[in-house]
Amino acid sequence: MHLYLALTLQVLWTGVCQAAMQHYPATWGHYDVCKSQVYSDEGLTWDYMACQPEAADMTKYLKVMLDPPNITCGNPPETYCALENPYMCNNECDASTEELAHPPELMFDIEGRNPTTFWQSTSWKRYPKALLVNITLSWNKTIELTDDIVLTFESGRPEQMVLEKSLDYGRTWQPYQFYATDCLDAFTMEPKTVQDLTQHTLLDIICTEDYSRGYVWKYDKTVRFEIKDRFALFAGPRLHNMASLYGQLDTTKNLRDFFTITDLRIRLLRPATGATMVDENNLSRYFYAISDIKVQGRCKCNLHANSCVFDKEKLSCECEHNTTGPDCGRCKRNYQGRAWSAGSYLPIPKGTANICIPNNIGPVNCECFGHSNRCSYIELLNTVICVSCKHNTRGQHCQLCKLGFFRNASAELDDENVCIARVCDNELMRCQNGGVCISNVRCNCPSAYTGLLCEKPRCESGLGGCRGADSGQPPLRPPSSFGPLLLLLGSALL
Ligand SMILES: [Ca+2]
Repeated sequence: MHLYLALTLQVLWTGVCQAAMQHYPATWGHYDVCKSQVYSDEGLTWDYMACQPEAADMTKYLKVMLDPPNITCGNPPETYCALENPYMCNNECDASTEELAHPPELMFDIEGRNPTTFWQSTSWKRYPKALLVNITLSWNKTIELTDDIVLTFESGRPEQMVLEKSLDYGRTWQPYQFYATDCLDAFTMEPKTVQDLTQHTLLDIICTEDYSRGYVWKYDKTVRFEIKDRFALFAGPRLHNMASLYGQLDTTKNLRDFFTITDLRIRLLRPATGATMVDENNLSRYFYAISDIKVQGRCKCNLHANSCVFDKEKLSCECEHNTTGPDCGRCKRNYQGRAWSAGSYLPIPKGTANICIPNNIGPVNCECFGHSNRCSYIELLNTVICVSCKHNTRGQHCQLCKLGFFRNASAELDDENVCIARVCDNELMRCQNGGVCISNVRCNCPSAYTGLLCEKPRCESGLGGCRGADSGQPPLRPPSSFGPLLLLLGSALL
C-alpha cells in the first residue's frame, strides 16, 4: 500500500514558490505538484507527476516595442480633438510633462484610477497615408495563453487591425485574428465570429467585425482575442470538462502550438473615424489610444515544472524531473537514458511525468507485467520501480504478491489473477481434520468432513458426529487428528 504525502509536500512547495517569485491561487486544479514522497515496498521514494505553473498576469514580464519608434504623441506637444466633437480640442499630449505624457507603459499599469491612464499615438497628420503602428509584446520565453487577450481602447476602436503571434521570438509571425469594420473590404475575408468555429475549425484564422463595427466607443472599448471560447469547444461551455481539453492538447501538437506564443504583435492599420468620410480639416481627431492590455497565461514548462522565476528580466521554468532549459525542453546532462519527452496531461488527474533518467541505467525497464503503467526512478538505488501495482501485486516489477495473497500457480505473471486471496497452505496446516491443501486453492477433505477447511463433519444418516448441526448447538469437535477414528468407532457402536 502506498501512503501519499502529497499534502505535506504541497505545503513545502508553496513555500518554494513564494520564495522564488510567484504563487497564485489554483484555478485549474491538478498539475500543481511535480513529485510527492511515497512509501513503497522499497522504502521512501519519490513519485513523479506531470505539473505546470499557475496561470498569471503575463503583462508584468513583457517588453513592449513600438514601430515606428517615434509614434507616441507628445514630442512635439500636440492638441487633440474629441472624435465625436471636432470643436472639443482640449486634449493635450506633452511627453515632457508627466501629467500630459502618454508613454507605452501606461497600457500595463494598474487600472482603476480615475481618469484612466493610456498610451496615445500621434494623430493622423499625414492622411491619406495610412497611420500604421505596430505594438510588439515580447516575453523572450514561450508562454501558454489561458484566458482572453483584451485590449481596451480609450478613443474609438480601430477600424482595421491584426493581432499576430510569434512562436520563435519574433523571427516569424502568423496572424491570430483580423479585426475590421468591413472584413471583405479590408482583408477580402468573409466576416466570422468565434461562435462560428467548431472543433474542426478551431485553428482557422478569422476576420471579425464584432469589435470594430458601430460607433459606440463610450460604451464598448474592448477588442478581444477569445481564448476561452476556443477552449470551450473541447471543455464545454463553462470549461467544466478540462480533462477533455487536456486530452486534446496531449495528442494534438497544432492545438498546443495555437495557444503558445513568445511574442504578440498588434498591428494598428486604421484608426476610428466615426464617420464614413475622414475630416481632412481636422485630423487631430484621429489617433490610437490604448489604456489597458490583458494577457493571462503561464510559463510553458512542458509539464516538468510548477514554478517559473523572473530573474534578470527573464522568465524561466524551475525544472523538475531531471529536465533543464528555459522550457524544461531537454534532459539534464547525464540524464539522457531515454529520449526527452514532455509530461503528459493524461491520465487525469496526475498525468505521466515522463521524467528523464540517467545514462547508465541501461535499457529502460518499466516492466510491470501489466499490473501498472507507471514507473518511478529511485535515484538512491539508480533503478526504476513500478508504482501503484494493481491486482494484489507488489515489488519492483509487480512480480510479487501482496501480503495475504498467494501466487496462483495456474496463472502467468501477467495474468490479472496471478495473486489470489487463499484458502489454505500446507505449512500452516490450515486444512483441518486431516484435509490436504491442493494448490492453495482448496482443502481435499477426508470423506467424513466437509467445508472450506474440512471443518464440518459430514451429516450423513447414521453418523452421529453432526448432531449439533441439527440442534443448533455447536457440533462436538474431536481433536482433528483423531476425528476419523472416533467417527469410525461411533458407527461401530451403533
Ligand atoms: Ca492604463
